[in-house]
Amino acid sequence: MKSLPFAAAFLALAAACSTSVTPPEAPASLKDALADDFLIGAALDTSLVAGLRPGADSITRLHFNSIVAENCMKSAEINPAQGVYLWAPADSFVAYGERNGMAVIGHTLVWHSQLAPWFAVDAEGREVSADTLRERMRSHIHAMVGRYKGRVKGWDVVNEAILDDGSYRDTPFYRILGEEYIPLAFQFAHEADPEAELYLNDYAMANPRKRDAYVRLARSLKERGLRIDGIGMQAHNGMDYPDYAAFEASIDSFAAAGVNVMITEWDQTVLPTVNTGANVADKTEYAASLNPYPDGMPDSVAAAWNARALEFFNMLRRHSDVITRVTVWGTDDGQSWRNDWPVKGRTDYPLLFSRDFSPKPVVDSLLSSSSSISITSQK
Ligand code: 9MR
Repeated sequence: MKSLPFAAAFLALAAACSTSVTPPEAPASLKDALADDFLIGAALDTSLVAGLRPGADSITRLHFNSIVAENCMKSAEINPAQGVYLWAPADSFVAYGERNGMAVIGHTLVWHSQLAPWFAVDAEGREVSADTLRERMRSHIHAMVGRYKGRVKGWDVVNEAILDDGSYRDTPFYRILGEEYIPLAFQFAHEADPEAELYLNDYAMANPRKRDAYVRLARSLKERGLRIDGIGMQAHNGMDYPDYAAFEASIDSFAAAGVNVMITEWDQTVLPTVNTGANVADKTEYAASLNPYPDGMPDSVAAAWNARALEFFNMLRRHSDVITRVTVWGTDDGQSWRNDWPVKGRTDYPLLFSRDFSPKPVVDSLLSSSSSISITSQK
């Protein structure tokens, strides 16, 4: 019953009832509409938390019951020099979540991108020894997780460690410590807050070889007795990727490996596809043909965007027994990283709320098809 679209269930019930049935009221917020399914979250930028984007702040407080730091907890931002921590933005972010009763997610402890420049090199710029990097990782993870102990629900411990072919990404962590850097990161995070949930997180997770590699990795962490709660599937989607059946197969495989699944960074570009991943380093030169909707989406394009987004969310709802959280990568179209990646200066429409903060039709559909609506019949 949970997976039956609400409209169908309602019509079936209405037909079966001899008494008249009053349509129930749709919930006013996504967090209520999806309450029986999963947490619904958004990535927040520091300007919103600082009170500089009231429109985005209102959306966030009305609709979302979970938040993740889009940038302010990345090592280059928060720990730019050895022993130097710029805590203020992350402190404000965590306090915002607490003030609003939201599940706060930390992003991210170990990532090759946005890595603090000092982290893996010595004063001459040469890569440090395994012992030194292990100690730097321990110290960084303990500082981060320890500071927010009991306040951050879960951490993206290792981000984007595996390539599309299933092999390990060549990063300073991998070069210096080998595969062992991943179990070490999980061990350190667990030491610092034994209650915190711990996740692997990556993009392009519908890819079968990447899927298999993450299944092996999750199983091996568990076999070693390490805590791992979930695998995060980023889901930076487009109009022609990923293949939803393949994405679903990954949800099933991760669940079968004994971990929860989280959709951690959903967005859906409407622009011509030039890159189906989310590797921040990939860049493509601007061309007007790659930016077809600078003044707004034509109605037919918007309709297709909403239909594909709704199809995705409905698919996720069918898997709500294993999906514990769905997080949208940003609050509103104007603020999305997609406007500048992989082509700088495009106008994209990838999120649930428009530039003027109005909800898109997919939001209304999710509200009116909520599985938490209780149907009441009236005599
Ligand atoms: O949205 C983030 C953007 O503002 C940053 O410039 C970029 C580099 O730090 O990271 C973006 O977020 C990435 C996330 O941290 C990891 N997965 C891919 C996301 C989009 O690039």
